[in-house]
Amino acid sequence: MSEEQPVQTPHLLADYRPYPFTINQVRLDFTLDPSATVVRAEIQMTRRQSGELELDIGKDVTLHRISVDGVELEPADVTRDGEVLTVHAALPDQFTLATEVTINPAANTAFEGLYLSNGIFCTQCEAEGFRHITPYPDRPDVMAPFEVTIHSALPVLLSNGNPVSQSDGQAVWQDPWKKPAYLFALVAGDLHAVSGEFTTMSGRHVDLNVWVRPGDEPRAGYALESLVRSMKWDEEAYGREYDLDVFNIVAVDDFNMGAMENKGLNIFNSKLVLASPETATDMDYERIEGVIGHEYFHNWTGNRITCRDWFQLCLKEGLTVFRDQQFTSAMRSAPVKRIQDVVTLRARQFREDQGPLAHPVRPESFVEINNFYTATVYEKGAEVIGMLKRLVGDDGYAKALDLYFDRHDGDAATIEDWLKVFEDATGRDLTQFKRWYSDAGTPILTMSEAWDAATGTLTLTFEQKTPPTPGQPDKPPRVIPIAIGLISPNGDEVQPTTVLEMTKEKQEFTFDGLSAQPVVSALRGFSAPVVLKRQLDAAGKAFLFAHDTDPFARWEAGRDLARETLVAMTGGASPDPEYIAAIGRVLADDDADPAFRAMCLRLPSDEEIAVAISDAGNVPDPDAIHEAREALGAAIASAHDTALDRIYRENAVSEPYEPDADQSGRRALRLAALGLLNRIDGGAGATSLFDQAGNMTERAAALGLLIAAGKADDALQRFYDEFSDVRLVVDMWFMLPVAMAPPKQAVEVAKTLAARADFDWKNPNRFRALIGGLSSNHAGFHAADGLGYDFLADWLLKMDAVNPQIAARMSGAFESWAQYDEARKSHARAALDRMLDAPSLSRNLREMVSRIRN
Ligand code: 0A1
Ligand code: ZN
Repeated sequence: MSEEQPVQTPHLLADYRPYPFTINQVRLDFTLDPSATVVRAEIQMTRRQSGELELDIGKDVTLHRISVDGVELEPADVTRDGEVLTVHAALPDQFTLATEVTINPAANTAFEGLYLSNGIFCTQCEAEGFRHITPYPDRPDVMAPFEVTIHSALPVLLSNGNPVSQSDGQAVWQDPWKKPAYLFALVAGDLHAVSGEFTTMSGRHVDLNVWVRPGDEPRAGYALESLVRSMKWDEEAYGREYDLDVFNIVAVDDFNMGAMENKGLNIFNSKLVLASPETATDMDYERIEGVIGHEYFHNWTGNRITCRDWFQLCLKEGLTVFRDQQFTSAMRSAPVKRIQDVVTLRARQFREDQGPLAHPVRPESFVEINNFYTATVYEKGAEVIGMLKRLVGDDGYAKALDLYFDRHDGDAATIEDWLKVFEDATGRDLTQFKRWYSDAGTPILTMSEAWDAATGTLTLTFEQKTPPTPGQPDKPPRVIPIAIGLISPNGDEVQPTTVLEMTKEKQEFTFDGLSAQPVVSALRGFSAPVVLKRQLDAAGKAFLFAHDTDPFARWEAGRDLARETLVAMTGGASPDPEYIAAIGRVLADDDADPAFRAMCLRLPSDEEIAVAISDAGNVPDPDAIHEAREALGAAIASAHDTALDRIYRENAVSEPYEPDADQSGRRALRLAALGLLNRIDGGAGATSLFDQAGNMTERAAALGLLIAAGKADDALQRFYDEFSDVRLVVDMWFMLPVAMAPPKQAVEVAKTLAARADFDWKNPNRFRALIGGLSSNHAGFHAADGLGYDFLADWLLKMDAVNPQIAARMSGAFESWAQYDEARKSHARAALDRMLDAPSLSRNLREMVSRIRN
């Protein structure tokens, strides 16, 4: 690495200062033009305290005019330094600041600010995109009502709030609710709406529109239905009602993230809006419903109550993820949703929390805020709220939330405000609980059991330890809610779920009056985001896998068995017969929910096995892991081929396609069975499913299995020919061959696909499909020759010059590099150093790679 790296100055939570001015009103006027859009702003300000007038301004904004109360400022009165514009002129206590700038949406490949996607003007302002539109205090604690005028010949012109007037070539929008600039949005283009309506609990009539490109209307209906369900659910579950006359959702093809909660005008990645049975999978439908809900729920948790500064991001994101998880649980199967969430939490957040990128749920320092839209802020942020709810109970939670909405409506709030409403509503002291927000790292919770047969007493001893994380060497104990149940040897539950509150580093809990030694079902419902370590042999786990009344804990027991046998198999062991037999019982248990059984049949990912091996202090070998996983799949299939075949046949859905929990559960079970059989039938089942399937869920699954079996040439061509004009399906076509390739071929396949003319890499979805496909192929990406690392580094550098957010985000694939062998590590180190040495790396990618490299 070269000596002189540019210094990256971090922003610190401790440096927070209020903005010296209040903004009473903002008027924006846009004259849209692809390469020279003119933006005029009038900002009415009142001084609150002493301090200079500073505005944020992107380097890509050309300033033409700036005046105070109609008087043009002298050049000497204004300085522009980096991204800050400072007004030095003497200012009255109340004044109107007016500016005129031009910006170039067509040249905006970073998709931050105002940009063009397929001829549609659209915006993305969170976190700091508004400064690329007009000079403004671009920080969430500055909130104001906005009025927006748009001049353009395009047919549909949208902004936040309610429409005021719409005439040829001009539209005016007024948002009565004060909001921070990051919630500003504007859309203009040739769009068609799929429309509906909703009457709120107090009788407000709301027009609902999902805007899509002409021709996409038939695929927008599910998004609209999901919106109606979300609006209803938030009224029923939280008493929260919508507060404008219209709610617009727009789907765009170029979008850096999933979707954005702009007030009254949500902008979505088209992947999270467009769906038809022929083009989208059950998983896509479920995500659409969840994300439509998520963005809608932000209207209260994010918009009406926003964050004081970006360090408080989890205030809106953790809470809104928690709410969208509750929503999905209510619409579908709650236990299955919980299992899915824990699988993702472990795959993404635990990995983050245990590696070089670990940071607290509320970080105290960042260089680039866009690098902190993380699994920790979002998913662990949601887990922390789940724990709070468990500790204060459902009633306490409901009271606290009512108080939160009452007390903080219209505020830019902090985590301190959030915890205070819980303290005030429930009388509980949350000082220790706050560590969940301030301390990074995943606690390791060790449980040991002592049984006293003479007195019928079981003593559970827990010990908690959180390993050091960057910048935080010591971790005091946290409060951990541990949900426990006890099962007697005959399978009866002798102790229903009870929540133990652990507050010390080491703590004992006793249960007495027991007639026989029970089996402990621990951490039910995954009651805290910790790693639980306990001594329980395979027979004990198999017992819980068969008898636990808590579905999460039951699934978890099976998962533990699978992981343990896989780890042993990488060291040369044969598959554990206990596990194979336990899977047989799942296959026979036709009374259980099909979606739950499908979860039980899925093997842990290669990555999860690698983590388990590293946790045990060993060095994971990606190739051995991949082989072990294949071998275990084959062993299950050989042992249970008849049962798998029966499940596959009996769970075929003959009714017309519905993306609901019932049908998607049956398809999931059927496909899980086929996935196992695929290891022994040479792709025969997948071939016939691919030919017959009438929906994308089964077609895509069959295609993936054919790729894994090395039999996909013909199917891939047919798939492409059939869907070449459906972008989102073509993304899938780019992803599957890389993600599912036998590891030795993955990098080659990725290279071949990346060389195609239709690898439209500047489109974030297309880039993520191919590059993310490779990083999800564990042994393929971590190829021993380092070519996976080189390929990724090449593409990150190329993307970084165009779209730093996407490059930075995808660099996370390197985060676990240090757990592998010396040869792999030196290849990874070289790739990381090569990026750090690149002459004009973005702030985003530089921050990520330096943290990962350390
Ligand atoms: N608030 C959005 C996420 C989001 C964040 C940043 C974006 O651009 C950089 C876009 C969206 C959400 O939680 O859905
Ligand atoms: Zn969100």
